[in-house]
Amino acid sequence: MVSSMRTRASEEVATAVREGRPVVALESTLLAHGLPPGHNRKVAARLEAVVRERGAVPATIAVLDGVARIGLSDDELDRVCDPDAGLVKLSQRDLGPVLGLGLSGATTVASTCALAHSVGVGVFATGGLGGVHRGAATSWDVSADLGVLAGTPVVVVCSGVKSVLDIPATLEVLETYSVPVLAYRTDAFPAFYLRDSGLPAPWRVDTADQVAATVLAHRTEVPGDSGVLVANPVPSDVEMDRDLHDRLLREGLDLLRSRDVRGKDVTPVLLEHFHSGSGGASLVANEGLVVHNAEVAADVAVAISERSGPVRA
Ligand code: PSU
Ligand code: MN
Repeated sequence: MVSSMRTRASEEVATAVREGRPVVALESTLLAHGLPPGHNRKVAARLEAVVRERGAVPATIAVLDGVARIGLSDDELDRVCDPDAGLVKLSQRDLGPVLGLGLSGATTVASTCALAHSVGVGVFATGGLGGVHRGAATSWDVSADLGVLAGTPVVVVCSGVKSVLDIPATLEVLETYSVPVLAYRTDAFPAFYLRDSGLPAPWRVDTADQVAATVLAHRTEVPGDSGVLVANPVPSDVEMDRDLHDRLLREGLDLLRSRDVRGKDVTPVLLEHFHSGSGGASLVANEGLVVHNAEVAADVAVAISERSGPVRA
């Protein structure tokens, strides 16, 4: 486990990792930049609570004052969720500058995976993975989430990728990078707000133990350091209405063009458009799916540590 001046696991997380007990990493960009203020703090607390209820230790990750923190206190979570704290969105490539310059920011899937792995945490829950954006053939906008997953042996539990992305192209890149994609209790690859993207998932699994068996085989028998993607669909009772979703998506893509939104602002602007245009339906879906992902991730972390046995000091 790497522990340095600039990367610090909380006492609780460090002890759990040392003892081989289950830990689930959680990201902070979805709190700081994906959910509205006020709402985000409640979701942060709920995510940590469900992970504990399932027998794992939550480790929310953010960079605060030049230190990458793995496992946040209540005050630190308040800060991450406070819009006035002005935390920037940090992808993997932003970690060096923000750590070196003593700044603060919220971590995306890419940077959360990298930091989780650096302290020995191998399971991570989020909302949606970043992917290949529509029009990427000319904009070159492909999320760093894919490249980091290609080279970081972490299990990421998400609800597929947002339908605002080019989903077929994202699945192709995951194949190119040799990332196994397991759909959880479904045959379809999910699309964040919707349970079915219309594309089949490469593999289906039905239990957390099947995920654990796959992950351990992948890590021990298959050359390379790629992660594993577990695609867990949004619960049916909070899935968005497809017509509303399709209308908001069309409008959102027009909005990006008319305002010339680019780079790391694309995902937050689209999410905000969904939240304000759906009368709260997208928020209910977003919260429901991310909580469900935290539950499944906790079950997977428990199953992996049961199969691995206790760590001998
Ligand atoms: N999923 C959510 N809300 C979010 C994101 C994912 O439910 O805000 C964030 C994640 O942090 C993901 C990022 O890593 O969006 C992808 O951004 P980009 O496309 O700029 O790489
Ligand atoms: Mn991008």
